[in-house]
Amino acid sequence: MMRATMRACALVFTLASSSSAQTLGSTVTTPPDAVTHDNHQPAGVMTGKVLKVRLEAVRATWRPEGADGPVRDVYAFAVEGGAPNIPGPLLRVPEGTELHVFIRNRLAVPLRLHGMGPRPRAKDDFVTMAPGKGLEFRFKSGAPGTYYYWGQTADSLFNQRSGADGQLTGAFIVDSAGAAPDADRIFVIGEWLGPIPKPGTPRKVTIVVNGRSWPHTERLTIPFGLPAEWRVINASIAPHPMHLHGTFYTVESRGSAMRDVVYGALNQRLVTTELMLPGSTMMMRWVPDRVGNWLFHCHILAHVTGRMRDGDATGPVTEDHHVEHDPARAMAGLVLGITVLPGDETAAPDLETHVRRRMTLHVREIPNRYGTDSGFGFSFVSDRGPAPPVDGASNPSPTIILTKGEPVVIGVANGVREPMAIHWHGIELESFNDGVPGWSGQTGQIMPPVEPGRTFDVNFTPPRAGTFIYHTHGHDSKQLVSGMYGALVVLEPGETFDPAVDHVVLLGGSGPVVPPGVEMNRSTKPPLLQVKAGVKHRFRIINITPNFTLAVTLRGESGPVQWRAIAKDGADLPPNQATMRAANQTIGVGETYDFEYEPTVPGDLRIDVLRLGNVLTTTPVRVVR
Ligand SMILES: [Cu+2]
Repeated sequence: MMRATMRACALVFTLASSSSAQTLGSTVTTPPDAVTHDNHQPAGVMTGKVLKVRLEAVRATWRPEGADGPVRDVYAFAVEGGAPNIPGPLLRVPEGTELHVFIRNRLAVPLRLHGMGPRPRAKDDFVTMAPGKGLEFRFKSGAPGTYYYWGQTADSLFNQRSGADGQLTGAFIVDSAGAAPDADRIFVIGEWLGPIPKPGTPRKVTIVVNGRSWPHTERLTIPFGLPAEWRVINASIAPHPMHLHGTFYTVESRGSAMRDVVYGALNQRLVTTELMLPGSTMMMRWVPDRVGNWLFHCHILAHVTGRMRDGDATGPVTEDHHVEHDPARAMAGLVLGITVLPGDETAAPDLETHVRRRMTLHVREIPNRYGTDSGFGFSFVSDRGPAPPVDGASNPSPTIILTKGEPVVIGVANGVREPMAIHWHGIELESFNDGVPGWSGQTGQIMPPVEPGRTFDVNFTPPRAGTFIYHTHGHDSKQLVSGMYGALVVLEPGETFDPAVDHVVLLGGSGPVVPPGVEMNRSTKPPLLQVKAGVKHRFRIINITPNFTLAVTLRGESGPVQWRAIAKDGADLPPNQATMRAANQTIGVGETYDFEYEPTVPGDLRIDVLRLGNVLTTTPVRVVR
């Protein structure tokens, strides 16, 4: 009954909003359903070295969350006479192809069309097409790369496309001559924002990959060991730090609608998280080296929370923890599920019997940590060093120190009143230990949430030394916002962790407060950090805030100091990337960066953490002899 009523309302809205749209003489109808697709089939007809395509911009009825989900009245590109496509029809040609793209604006409003021209392009020029107008664009493809074409209906910038015109994006791929066109995959990220609501009510938002929101996104099944080449296009208005679970990926190119910078071997980087700003593109390569279920997702909580499904990603924190049992309900938005199938061999060191170091991570509630709200913390009992107090939590969160190549078993002991799970962010490990309840593992052995009072044993052997994160997998925003995270440092064999020269800068949420802030090492007013002149110091910077892209700077009164970049996401940088630079680093959610700094003279410095130019927290740093 409810649904019938809502449908009727939607139809009335459609009729009303299309009453001025009849310049083309068509009858008044609900716009046709948009067809979402995964960029497998290029549009158009290739004759010799000429691709002919006829496109149109039309209104569409879009269901990004499946047949039972919300209905969005949007604009979309279509192949002439065909169904509207979200994302837009794929243009894909070998280098040297001439494109003849005819496009008609079948919207009731002017269309600004961008990107119909050869690549690279110096300038983002566009053509404004009046309602009903058709135009043909003839151009040579230009250089190989990952590009896109896009439209907008408002007199606005790319990063203001958010309503009906937010899905007017199609991939434009130029292949190197001779390259096999089907060896890779193309993922177009889109975003839809509802109208600005009344003050105090949340704005509706939907974030999609290839036109669909989790759990309706494509499920990828990949054979073990077969390299995956992915092209990712962020055609949304938000930054997305894209995180791959369980293994590293190589960033092979970064670009935009206009140009693509293909990295040579020396400039490629190994990451588990790559921050993609609005409008940017990426080519990435990874080798599925562990069987089981994995995720590739945006690490911004508001872009993957299940609450987005109700159009309410920023509303009050729910007390319903049971959604955690079901990843299909717990997450939404920008999430891709990957299943790596068994191959001829599996990377199985963790399946062997080892003598393992045994440790326990006790998860604790901290009453009244945020006013009357509880926070979360941990007490970590290692097999080495003194044991912390049995009750209560360490503050800041304990840094877990492990050694490369040493097998460990970490018991996650749930001492709080709700189910939880810990994800070992950036660590290469078996799927069952990865920490996404209801998802990690393989058919027949799926990791459960850790219920109150229970302990879940996590087995792994860290294969590389570096800076990583442990954190609740964020299905429950309150857990992440309120402190269920910490730093995980893996040392080379024989090394010991020396806090006098090794400094963890752990940036996380400031509890369920409004407006949300940032805690550094679990404090909004971090204490003085003393460092010695003439000594090399390592700064391990971690952004595990729920939603903030941050800038971190180490500076004196006259500006940032110089430091040397040494690692990203736990992977050491190759020599030519491990360069001296000004100590001012943008860091997306889920990224870690390591820098080396050697102060030369005594004096006062500070670490500022900024968001959108505003300092959120400051740590005083004193350089002494
Ligand atoms: Cu995102």
